[in-house]
Amino acid sequence: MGVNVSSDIAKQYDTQAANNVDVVIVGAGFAGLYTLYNLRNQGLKVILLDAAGGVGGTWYWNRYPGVRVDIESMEYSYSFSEELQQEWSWSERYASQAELLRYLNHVADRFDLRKNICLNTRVAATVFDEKTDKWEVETDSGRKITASFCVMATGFLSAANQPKFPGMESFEGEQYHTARWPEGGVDFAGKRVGVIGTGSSGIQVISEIGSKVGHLNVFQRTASFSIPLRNCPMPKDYEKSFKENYPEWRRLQREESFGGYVSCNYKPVERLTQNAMDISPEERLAVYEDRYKSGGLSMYFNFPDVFVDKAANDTIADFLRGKIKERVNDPETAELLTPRGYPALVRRLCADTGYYETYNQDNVDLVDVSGGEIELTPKGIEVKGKEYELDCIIFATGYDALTGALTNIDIRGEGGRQLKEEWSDGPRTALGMMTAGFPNMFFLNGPGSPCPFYQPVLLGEEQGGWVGDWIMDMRAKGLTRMGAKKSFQNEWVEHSSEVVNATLFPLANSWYMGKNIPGKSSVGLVYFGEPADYRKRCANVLPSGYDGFELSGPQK
Ligand code: N01
Repeated sequence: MGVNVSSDIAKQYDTQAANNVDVVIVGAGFAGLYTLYNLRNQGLKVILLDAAGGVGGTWYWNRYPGVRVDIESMEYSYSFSEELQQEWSWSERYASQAELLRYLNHVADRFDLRKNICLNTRVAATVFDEKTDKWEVETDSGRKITASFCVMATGFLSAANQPKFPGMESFEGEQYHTARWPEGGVDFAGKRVGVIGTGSSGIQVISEIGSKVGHLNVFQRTASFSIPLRNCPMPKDYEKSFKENYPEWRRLQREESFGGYVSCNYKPVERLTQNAMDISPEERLAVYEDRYKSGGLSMYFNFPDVFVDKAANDTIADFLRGKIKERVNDPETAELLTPRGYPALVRRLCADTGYYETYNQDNVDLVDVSGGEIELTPKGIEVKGKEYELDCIIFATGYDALTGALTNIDIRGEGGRQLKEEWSDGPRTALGMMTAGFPNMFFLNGPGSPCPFYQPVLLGEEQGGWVGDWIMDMRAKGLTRMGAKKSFQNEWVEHSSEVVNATLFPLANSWYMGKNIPGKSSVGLVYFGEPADYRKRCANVLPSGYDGFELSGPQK
């Protein structure tokens, strides 16, 4: 794909004034920016709205100390422009948030996207007008925009989960959430800090600030599995070989990978077809050690049975537990940090930089809050009858994943039905991209898609591409409404449930399963099937004559 944005198209309207457009895109993260680029290049009048003060999506808001991506930079990047792939140089194997934000700003400038972006603009509501087949989009400042289509690129990990702990208002110190970190940063030097949460965000922030604070108390409800990230300056020969072979790396990511990433020990990994239980313990161990040596999410390049057979999974869980013991000096703390009671890899694996070693420092204590209730007091946190005095509390409590950013908007479809209501028993979508009763609204990296298991940058590009193809085809045919058929949606949700129920994923309380939010349903949240199959189904929508969807023209 080229980069020649027609300046005529780009200049055809003033984004601030245009209140009648072909497409409103919500969200200026990876998926939204690419979709803007793609749709505008096709000659459509597009506005992208984002509540943030800059582009970047989740990488704009997540500025907490230690934050970086745990998919390799060479892979966690756009594939749509060969020029961009060749020009951009990542300085580290795993990019920091600052570098990712620089990259996304570079993309916005390089492809002249800003003139179609309205920042500091939160979408409050969208209502579908059944007479005109258009969406009326309303922002929090009262601006109203009419659009033929809405593309919701709102992010699957963007709506922060802030549990309401008793006494929150009474705490006299500072409170921060990892997903909404203050722009200027926070100085923790010499302070007594408490961190609630030990998922990917908590593990990163704890590892980074452990040596900088006066004292750190970590409040852990569930121990996570974590392996070393092994970040380092980008090896130049690796970058060179990647850039020389980008088409093949991308093909592997799309067609043959487990989760949209393929690099292991700086080489494309071959997918294992043998089961862990069909080989000797020594052979198994050699594979686990190899993945551990590579670091990051390489552990997911594993035997197929570890995701479906508890006995196979136990072999990897035991391996990972053993590694934790090697890294923590105090046996009691090591035991508390050792995950028990759920399989490995079925909550997202964490990747750390010195996380376990942080607990070897004298100024860091682990507090087990499992089975207890966290309460905030004016002076700190009380749990199981003991008070911990603190100057600052960091909530690393995660996200209302996949649905939160969508249900936070008052979205009303056919018959005035509200999306939040429709999804009260779990999101129901067709291919994770549309939901019946809400025509002309597309989700990118949405619920019912494989986004947590398929690199979201690539999935966002592909979905943004399919949306563009569908819109342009409809235009050519004089059609104005595209909706998902309920029957097809039901089939998709049923198929998704069958797939996940055949795995070990339901055995853990994870955001994949919606179990991190009290009362949230796991139905339809994530498609756990093969991403390659998913891609084929989506790519076939147009050639099949929109099988599973219904289309119509303007009303007479
Ligand atoms: O959120 P989480 P996250 N009382 O949901 C605890 C991506 N990501 O922001 O496990 C006490 O994983 C909760 O405890 P428990 C990545 O995909 C990527 O860390 O529910 N504790 C858990 O420990 C990741 O998976 C990167 O018992 C409470 C923690 O808070 C996803 O984002 C970096 C609680 C939440 O962990 C989410 O990660 C960061 C309560 N009431 C994030 N409520 C990288 O690329 C919640 N917790 C490296």
